[in-house]
Amino acid sequence: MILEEISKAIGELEEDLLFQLINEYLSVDPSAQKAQEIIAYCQKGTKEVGEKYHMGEYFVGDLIYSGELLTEVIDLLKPLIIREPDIYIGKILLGTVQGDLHDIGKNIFKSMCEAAGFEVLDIGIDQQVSTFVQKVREFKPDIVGMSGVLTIAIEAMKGTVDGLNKAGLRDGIKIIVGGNSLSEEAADYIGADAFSLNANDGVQICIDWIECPKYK
Ligand code: B12
Repeated sequence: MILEEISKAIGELEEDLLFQLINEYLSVDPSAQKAQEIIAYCQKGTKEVGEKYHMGEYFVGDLIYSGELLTEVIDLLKPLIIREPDIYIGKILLGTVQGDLHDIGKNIFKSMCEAAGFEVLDIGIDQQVSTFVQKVREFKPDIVGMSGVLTIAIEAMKGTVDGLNKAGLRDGIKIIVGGNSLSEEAADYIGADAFSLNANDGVQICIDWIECPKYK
């Protein structure tokens, strides 16, 4: 019930109500699980913002505002979902691909990977193929995560995988892509090993790849 209200509050850009509801929901049980439920429902709410924008009911300013609200929510919830690991279970290089400036989903995935015990190098938004290639060389990740929500991100992701191939770096790594514009067909076309529209599932895939004894 409260979760639905949270979703509606972010969808209607009601900042005060949103944070009042979040605090109310967390007051009983401020756990990582509750924080993740809140994120999932906020995501649902921002989808409505996107739809209203698409239908001409909302403007770009509203998109920006909803993005800011979601970022504020993540910042508030971060302490609940992140803990310092004793030892890293693997390395993930993460970035939003060229042409795409959206990073809210990437940041959620990053926080969840860190919470699971991965060392994450976040190279930021709008990253060229050459930057991915250079950073993979330097950081030597086990996994490369690419994020993007624009339709054009699919081509940029494919270009990045091709670039890693050309540089001879593809074989030693797993590649996972995420963001709302993706599908299984798109992931095949890109040449990724996996895709996910949900940060939680994405982290689980990465854990399975690493085969960490801690999770057996
Ligand atoms: C907020 C927002 C913005 C903000 C972004 C702020 C920011 N810092 O990110 C601002 C205002 C800047 C913006 C700009 C634009 N936006 Co915009 N935006 C949105 C909005 C409302 C929400 C996106 C979002 O953050 N969703 C919530 C996150 C949590 O979801 P997510 O990204 O999918 O992430 C989840 C999973 O996919 C996954 N995940 C994400 N990354 C990864 C990576 C890995 C490796 C894994 C495993 C998982 C994973 O985990 C996350 C959590 O579960 C969407 C609407 C929508 N329906 O999504 C439009 C939307 C994405 N934008 C859109 C458009 C058109 C634009 C603009 C072109 C608008 C304009 N005319 O200027 C520009 C483009 C700028 C650019 N070059 O990128 C369109 C895209 C259409 C398309 N298919 O290409 C959408 C769909 C709106 C619409 N319906 O028209 N936008």
